[in-house]
Amino acid sequence: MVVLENPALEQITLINLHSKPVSFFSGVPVVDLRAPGAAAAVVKACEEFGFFKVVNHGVPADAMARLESEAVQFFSGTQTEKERTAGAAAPYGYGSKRIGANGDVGWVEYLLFQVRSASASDAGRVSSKIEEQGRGPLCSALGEYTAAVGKLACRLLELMAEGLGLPSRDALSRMVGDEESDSVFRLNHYPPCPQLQGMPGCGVTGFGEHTDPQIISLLHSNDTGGLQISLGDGSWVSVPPDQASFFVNVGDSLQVLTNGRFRSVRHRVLANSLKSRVSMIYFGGPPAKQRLAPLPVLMGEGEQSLYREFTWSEYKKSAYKTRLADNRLMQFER
Ligand code: GA4
Repeated sequence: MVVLENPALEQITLINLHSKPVSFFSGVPVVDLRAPGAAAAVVKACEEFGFFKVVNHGVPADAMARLESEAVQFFSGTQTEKERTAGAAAPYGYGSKRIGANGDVGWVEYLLFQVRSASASDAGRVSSKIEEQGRGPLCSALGEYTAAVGKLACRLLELMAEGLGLPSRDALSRMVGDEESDSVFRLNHYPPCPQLQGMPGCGVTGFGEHTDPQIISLLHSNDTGGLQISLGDGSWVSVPPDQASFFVNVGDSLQVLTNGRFRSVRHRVLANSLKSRVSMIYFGGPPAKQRLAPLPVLMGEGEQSLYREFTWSEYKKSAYKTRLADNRLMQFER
C-alpha cells in the first residue's frame, strides 16, 4: 500500500493492485424477480457472497434516470452552493473527501440523508435541509426514487423470509417498512482522478473497504465501474457496472438476524482515472428500538447464538465510533 503525499489528494490511499489490472468478475449471482425460484436464488446468493444483482426489479427506469440526472446537476455546483443546499455533512448533508467522523478519506463527494419511511403507503419522504427548502426537482426525484427502492427492499426481504422458510413473510421486511425505520440514502459522486494516469497498477480509494451496518443495501450506479467486493477467501473482485439493475448487499444486522448464515459483504470503491462514477444507495435500517439477535426459528438444534442481543440504536452508535474498515460486529459477538 502506498500513501501519496499530495495536497490535492489529501493523503488518499493508493491501493497497490499488483501487476495485473483487475478484470471484471463474471460470478456475481443474478436474481430475476420474475423468475420462479427467485426466493431460493436470493438465499443462495446471501449465503455465498452476501451480494447479488437484481433484474426485473420493478423500479421505473425514468425514476432512476431522473434522480441520476438531478444528482449530476447537483454535484456540478460549487462547494458553497452544495453546502448551502444540503448543509455540511454531520453526518447527514453534503460531504467531500471526508467519510464519517474518524479520519476516513476517499476520492468522493456525497449527499447523505435519513429516509423517513419505506412503507408502501408512504411517499418515501427524505429528511434533509433540501426538504426544508421546498420541493425542488432534486427533492422530488429523491422522494419518488426512495419510495420505489424502499418497496423493492421490502420485496427482497420477503423473498428472503420465504427462502429461509420463516413462518411469517414480513418477519424481516417489517423492520425496514416500519414508520420508525431508520433508513439512510446516499448519493455518491466519484470524480475522475487524473493523477492516476500513467500509474499502472495503482488505484485511488473512492470509498474505503467496509461492511454496511444496516439490514440491506440497494445500489444503483451509472455505467462507470469501481465497485469491488471481497470474496470469502479475502480476495477482491471488480463488479461489472450495470445501469439497469440493482446490486444488493447483506448488512451486518442481517448477518446477526441469520446467526451468520447470510454474510455482510465487505466492499469498496476505486476511483476511475477518466470517468465519473455516480451511485445511489438505499440502506434499509430497522427502528432504533429494534432488538437484533439471531431469529430463534433459524437456529438449528443445539446451535449457539454467535451474538449477544442489542438494539439498532446501540449498534448504530457504536458503528459511528469506528473507522470504515473496522470489524464493527466483533464487540457484539459472544
Ligand atoms: C457505511 C454505510 C453507509 O454509507 C453509512 C456510512 C457512515 C457514514 O458515511 O457516515 C459510516 C459507515 C457507513 C460505517 C462506519 C462509520 C459510519 C462512516 C463511518 C466511518 C451512511 C452508514 O450507515 O455506515
